[in-house]
Amino acid sequence: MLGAMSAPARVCFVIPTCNEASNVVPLLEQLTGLHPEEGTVFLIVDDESPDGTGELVREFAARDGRVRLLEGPRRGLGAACRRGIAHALDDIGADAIVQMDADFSHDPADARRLLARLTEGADVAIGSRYAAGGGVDERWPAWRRLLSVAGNRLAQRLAGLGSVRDCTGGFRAMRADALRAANAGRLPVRGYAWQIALLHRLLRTGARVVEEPVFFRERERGRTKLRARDAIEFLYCVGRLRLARRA
Ligand SMILES: Nc1nc2c(ncn2[C@@H]2O[C@H](COP(=O)(O)OP(=O)(O)OP(=O)(O)O)[C@@H](O)[C@H]2O)c(=O)[nH]1
Ligand SMILES: [Mg+2]
Repeated sequence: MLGAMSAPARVCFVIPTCNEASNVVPLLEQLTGLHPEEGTVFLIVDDESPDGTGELVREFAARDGRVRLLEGPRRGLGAACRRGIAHALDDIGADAIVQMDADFSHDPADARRLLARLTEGADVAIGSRYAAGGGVDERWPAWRRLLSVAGNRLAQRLAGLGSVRDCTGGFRAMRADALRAANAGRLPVRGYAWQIALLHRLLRTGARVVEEPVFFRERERGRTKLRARDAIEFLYCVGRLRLARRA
């Protein structure tokens, strides 16, 4: 049983976006409405999306000072999360970070439950599709399900993440102290392998990780950014973590 801790005073949402013009405004509307606290920041990390995502965020930020935009060249999902988390820790002074996708696969209404787990004493609360009570949209194509299940198995068996049922999802609340201890700003991954590399480092540095069941919806608007190179980097990362276990 984890001991209760104080609720994080300053929460920063870190949301990577790449061509999410159809999602980003409704997402910000929901999140800002659900989290009216003055100190909460909504940081969109956009990689110069050609569809104008950045411009929409700039317009939103002009109306709501809690919304921020961090822009840069497209280097991958992991690179964007790393940049966003470093900014949230160093420049915004966040006590807790919620990383989530922009496409409504992660329900904005679930973030409170993840943050509540931090208040109960966890360092990391994973929005888990594979914990009892969680689930995945039946509209998610079979090949994506297979990839997700296989990726999780590999990460659990080979990379030593066996204590966690959902290692590959990108919906997590994390205490700033745990991210600093894990040196999250220096993880050498660029793509979707970020999720397992960060989790591995957090576990290695003693973070108390819990899973909170969530339901993962198929995106309604926009397109996936998952690329073959992400799968290759993922396998490479699993291999590297496997070798590190033996050393
Ligand atoms: N900044 C940035 N964001 C990215 C990049 N790749 C993906 N994203 C964002 O990361 C989140 C997850 O990407 P998705 O394409 O939805 O990946 P997915 O959820 O595995 O795929 P779908 O099931 O098709 O939605 C979304 O908010 C994307 O816009 C990238 O290279 N840079
Ligand atoms: Mg998605």
